[in-house]
Amino acid sequence: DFSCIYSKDLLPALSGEESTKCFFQELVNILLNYVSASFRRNSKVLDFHHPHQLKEGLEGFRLELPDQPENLEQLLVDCRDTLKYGIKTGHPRFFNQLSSGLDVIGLAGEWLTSTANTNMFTYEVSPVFILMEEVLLRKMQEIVGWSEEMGDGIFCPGGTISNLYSVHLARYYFFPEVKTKGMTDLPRLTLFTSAHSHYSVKKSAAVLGIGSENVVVVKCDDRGRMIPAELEYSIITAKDKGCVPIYVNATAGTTVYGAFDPIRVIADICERHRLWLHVDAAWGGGLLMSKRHRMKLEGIERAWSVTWNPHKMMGAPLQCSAILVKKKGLLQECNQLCAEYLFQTDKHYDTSYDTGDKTIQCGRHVDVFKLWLMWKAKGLEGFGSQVNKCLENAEYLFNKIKQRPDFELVFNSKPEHSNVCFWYIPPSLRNMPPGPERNRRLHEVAPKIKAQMMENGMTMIGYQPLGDKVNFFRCVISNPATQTEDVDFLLEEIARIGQD
Ligand code: ABU
Repeated sequence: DFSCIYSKDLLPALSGEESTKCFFQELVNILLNYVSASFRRNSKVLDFHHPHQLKEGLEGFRLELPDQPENLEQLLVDCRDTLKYGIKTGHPRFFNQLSSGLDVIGLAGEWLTSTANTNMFTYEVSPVFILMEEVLLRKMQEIVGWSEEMGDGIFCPGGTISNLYSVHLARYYFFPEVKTKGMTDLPRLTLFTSAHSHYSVKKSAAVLGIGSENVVVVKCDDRGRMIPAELEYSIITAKDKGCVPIYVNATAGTTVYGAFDPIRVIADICERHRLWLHVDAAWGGGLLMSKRHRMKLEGIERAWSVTWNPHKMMGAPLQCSAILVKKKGLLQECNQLCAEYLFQTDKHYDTSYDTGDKTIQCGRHVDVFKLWLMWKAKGLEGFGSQVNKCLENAEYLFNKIKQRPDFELVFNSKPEHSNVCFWYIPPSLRNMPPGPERNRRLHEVAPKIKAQMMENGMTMIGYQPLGDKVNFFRCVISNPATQTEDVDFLLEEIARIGQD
């Protein structure tokens, strides 16, 4: 009974040890129940409520903050309710996001990380984690194909920030004066990225004062891969207009189609024009762990920087994203400001391990331990099998859709990653000729099905329009708990809801 116990009775209160232990045991029970339910197919993926319903308060779950302390009984109820009204992203039938799954070792790593509650800026407060980061970064660089003499990097809060680092570094590499003088003396810089790439390249240009209009969007083929000839034409055109191209982003695993840009050919173009080549492998990087699939990223070793998010295809708990940089020392040069209260040079240990000045942050969360622990638990081979299984399930889905008259694939070639894009065609549209009226009606189908799917709560998948394609479903599989029966369930649920 926790109704008479308050946070003041827990550690560090004198004789607070027993209450703290009981409180944690109760909390662990709540978390274990949630973890078990996340893997049970007959449990819901979500118990959806509209924002106003959650704000009004459901069955005693109140978001408003009190003036007086509440007892631990109430806090435990709040913990239970918080999980109850959230989304079980580890559920085998959650297909909504690139990051999914619930890795038990990764979760243990995250718990330990929170318990250690330290900061990644200096060796003096994070000795073990700083060295683990070095080990992980080196391993990832080796997998990318960089030799011992090359390679630097840092773990960042997500792929967008990792991509931001790449633009920031490219600009500094070509115009180091930007660090002190700003943009005033710089020419009009131009960046290049494909039409299917992530919006973070434009966002980086906006944030860094380059301007989103100075990002040239390069055309893609039908499969969503950048067309190299279009890239070279865009570079030459930009130069003719007096702009200064500095940077090309090639995507390894686009967000919607899961397409891989031809990195090797793009690298040749970058070499010819002396441009920084970044590979955004936030989503596709995981495939480097698989002997079967790593050739899809052929040429990645020629990149000057790489974004790779282990919280996506490798299933590490959020967040876990790395920016890898080929040129040693550049991150430090570009970002260091030598704050004397933190990065004293007369410390009694090797201060090159005070890596915090390489970053644009000051305080930095420990994102490495969970990945390090998962790597110990699975090894390269375990990650490779996990990736292979997800892609096998995606191929299973692709083949199922090909056989069904009530579904239509957005592109007919086998998926390169685990993204499978498709429309559900309701009976009333099946015999309708292609054209604007069919498109108008088809555009409304996916949002309607998704709304009903979320009310039912048994599975979840995303949709979007893209270019000239009206709203279609994107199924992504990154959860090793997903089996072919879950893929079958998804299709049946869509077809059941989608009947006219
Ligand atoms: N770059 C974030 C990916 C979002 C998604 O899950 O589609």
